[in-house]
Amino acid sequence: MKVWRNARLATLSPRLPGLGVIEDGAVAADGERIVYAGPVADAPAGEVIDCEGRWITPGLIDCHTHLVYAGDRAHEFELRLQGATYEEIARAGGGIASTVTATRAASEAELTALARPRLEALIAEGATTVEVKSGYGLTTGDELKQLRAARALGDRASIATTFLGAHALPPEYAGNPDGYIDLVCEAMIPAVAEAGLADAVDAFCEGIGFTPAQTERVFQAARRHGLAVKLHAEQLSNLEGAALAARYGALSADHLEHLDEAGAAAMAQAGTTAVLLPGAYYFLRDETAPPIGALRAAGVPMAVATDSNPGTSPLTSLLLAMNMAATLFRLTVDECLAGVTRNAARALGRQDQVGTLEAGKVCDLAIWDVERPAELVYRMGFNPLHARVWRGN
Ligand code: DI6
Ligand code: FE
Repeated sequence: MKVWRNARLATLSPRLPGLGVIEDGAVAADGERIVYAGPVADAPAGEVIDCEGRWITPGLIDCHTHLVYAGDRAHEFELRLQGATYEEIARAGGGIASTVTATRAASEAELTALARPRLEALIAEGATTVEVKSGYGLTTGDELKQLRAARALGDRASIATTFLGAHALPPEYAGNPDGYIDLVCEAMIPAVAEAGLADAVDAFCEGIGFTPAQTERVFQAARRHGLAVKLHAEQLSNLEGAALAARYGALSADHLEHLDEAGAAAMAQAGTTAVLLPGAYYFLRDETAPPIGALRAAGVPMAVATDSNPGTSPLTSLLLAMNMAATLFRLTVDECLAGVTRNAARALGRQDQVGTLEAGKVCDLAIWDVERPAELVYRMGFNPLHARVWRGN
């Protein structure tokens, strides 16, 4: 038994108000499970780790990333600064297509190696669970390769993998998106399910992605194979993707800049979590923020994630994502912290395992050198992590 004592806890327990604060707190773990999180007076005995008054939060959860890819898009960033648009770059063979070409050319081991420093950046700020999407392979073999490369990162953090075959139209299917969706539904999803390589299925429902009808076919195939769904919805326009996702009981709908009240109500009804991605909003200099007031009013749980990807959010900091969510979207400190812990766990369907400091959960902790939790959201580019505990170690 290990006991972290002399700590202040932000438990994020839903049974307590706000951050679920316990001022004179202790956490005890037997192996990888929390057996106690509460007032130090009632803590069990064991090997003591003195936290010297520091704050403990649940280990952070990044519930939306595209961490595994090859190639570099820094040059496109320079072109954009010189006035080129995202569309012009894409037409010249850059953009997402360039990442697909590079990812197809890379081996599984190379993809894992390329993703490691990105994952380590998240870990250095206390991340213990990270979701990773495919979607840069766009052939059955290359998508499986990307998912296996992601699973190989599981030696450093708990990894949730999401199959995102319906991310972009690969060049060999130009002019035939329905033919590509046939491939996604009839070959890729069965292969991914058979190999047990995905925890969920996602799609990019957008003018430059796939239509709601195509998205629905992907959801139906996922359902046939017993896979949960989530959706990139309402990022650039309102195609009512969030409501569609809610009809399929989606774990989450993500981005949501152009969500309307009916979409928020549908999400609330279905228990679908809203995943906010302020890094993409910032990097694309978007001007329409997600309707936070409508999400709050409807009672939709909100998560915050990095969307780490080479094209629209080259971000590997959940601390900065929280700062952006507060500054750009006006989330409160409590909402930001719930967004990278309890509600991020919900977005992955892992709320019974992680995301709060409660007996029975996995002992994933972030121990912080701060005087108050607001500092985790307030500072920019400063990392106050003292220690990270993953699965009790
Ligand atoms: N939405 C996005 O903004 C990114 N993917 C997605 O579904 C774009 C990814 C890229 O440009 O590489
Ligand atoms: Fe994304």
